[in-house]
Amino acid sequence: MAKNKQKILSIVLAGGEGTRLMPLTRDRAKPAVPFGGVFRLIDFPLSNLVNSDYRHIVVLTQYKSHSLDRHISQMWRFSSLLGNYVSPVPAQQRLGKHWYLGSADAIYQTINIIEDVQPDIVVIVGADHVYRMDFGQMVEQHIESGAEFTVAGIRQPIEQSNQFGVIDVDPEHPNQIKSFLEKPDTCAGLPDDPNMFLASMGNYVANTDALFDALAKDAKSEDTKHDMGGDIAPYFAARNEAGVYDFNSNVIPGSTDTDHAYWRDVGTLKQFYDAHMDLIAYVPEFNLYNQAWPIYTNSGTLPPAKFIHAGRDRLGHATDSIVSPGVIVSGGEVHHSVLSPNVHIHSWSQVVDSILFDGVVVNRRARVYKAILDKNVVLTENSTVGIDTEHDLARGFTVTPEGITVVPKGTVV
Ligand code: ADQ
Repeated sequence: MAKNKQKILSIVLAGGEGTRLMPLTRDRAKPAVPFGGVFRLIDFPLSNLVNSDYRHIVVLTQYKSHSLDRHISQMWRFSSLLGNYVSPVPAQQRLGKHWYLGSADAIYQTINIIEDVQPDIVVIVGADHVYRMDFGQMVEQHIESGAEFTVAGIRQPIEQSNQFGVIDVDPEHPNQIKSFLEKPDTCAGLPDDPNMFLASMGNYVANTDALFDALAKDAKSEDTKHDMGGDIAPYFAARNEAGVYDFNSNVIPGSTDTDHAYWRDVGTLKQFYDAHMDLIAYVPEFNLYNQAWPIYTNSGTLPPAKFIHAGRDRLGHATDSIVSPGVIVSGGEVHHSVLSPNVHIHSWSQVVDSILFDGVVVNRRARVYKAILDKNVVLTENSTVGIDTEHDLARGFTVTPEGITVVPKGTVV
């Protein structure tokens, strides 16, 4: 398909607090949470935009944005020679004394930036989902359809309606949204599959003028949460000006039948854990190795991972796992796990079904099972995590209803 010539500005909404990911979001914004060993969540939407050839990008930050800002400026500041940029924009309190009230208010308060750029079209994306997407294909459909506002949609199980914006389409015009309801307790199923509904992915394409009008009206309204999903999408739907883009039709070079249209909201610890397990599945549900649509990150200057056979019963190894640069597995055993950079695994220790963030140390004879260990956690000799979840709770660790133990940053166990 020929690339359109419209001027595009991309806005990444990166201000979410991520309370359901606590304690991983205790010291960092949700989009800065590490994912898949070497990435941070924000690397996925930013890689998608850059791979889509959209390189005028502003990232709206708010909560605990220090590590996010640092990551963006170290990793995502590319050459401005061709006028390309990724700019973090902290909450500005420009229009009133409050912090951003909701995602729509965040955009409204930075409207001066949009005015400076004067784009024809604004692409608005969330910062905390794991997926590959060519936004160019969505923008093409948006332009061809004549909609003022287009929402990307994906099918989800009906019992999850309270976690997503629910898109109801007009059966006569399947690309047109009849109504949009943010996180209703229940909803109707799709005509061809009553167990599924069409969920908003939190990604939008809007004509700039129409978006300005909607945001300005929303800012003046009393009856609003100033939220893109709760207020702006329903506003366009009610005016019959909203279209839906079917994510399932998005074509990514190098994708396979297995990982086509993979998209995960990793808003809860269980979803975050499961999405990691998808990476290490025998045939990965999400293929990090597809270099035709790379996910960029800051891999720095770390040396390669090293595995040490330290003695007859100390064969350092990792199976069914992802192992990052700077890792040393010396005489310990790792299975079905994700190891981030600089993790050290010592003799006779065991790590199974777990996710270890940067700099975690597992000392001799320590054991880790079904756990997420945040940055710089140290397991002392003979200690355990995830083996006795009652004990984990008693020690103040988080244990999810599914039995995943999460140990906060820097804890010595
Ligand atoms: P949620 O993710 O629950 O649902 P929200 O908390 O508003 O909605 O977060 C959306 C995005 O905006 C996230 O990337 C978040 O980080 C960011 N954000 C939130 N408040 C912000 C602020 N004040 N400033 C800057 N950024 C902010 C949304 C949609 C649903 C859709 C799901 C898909 O509202 O309709 O189904 O995403 O996961």
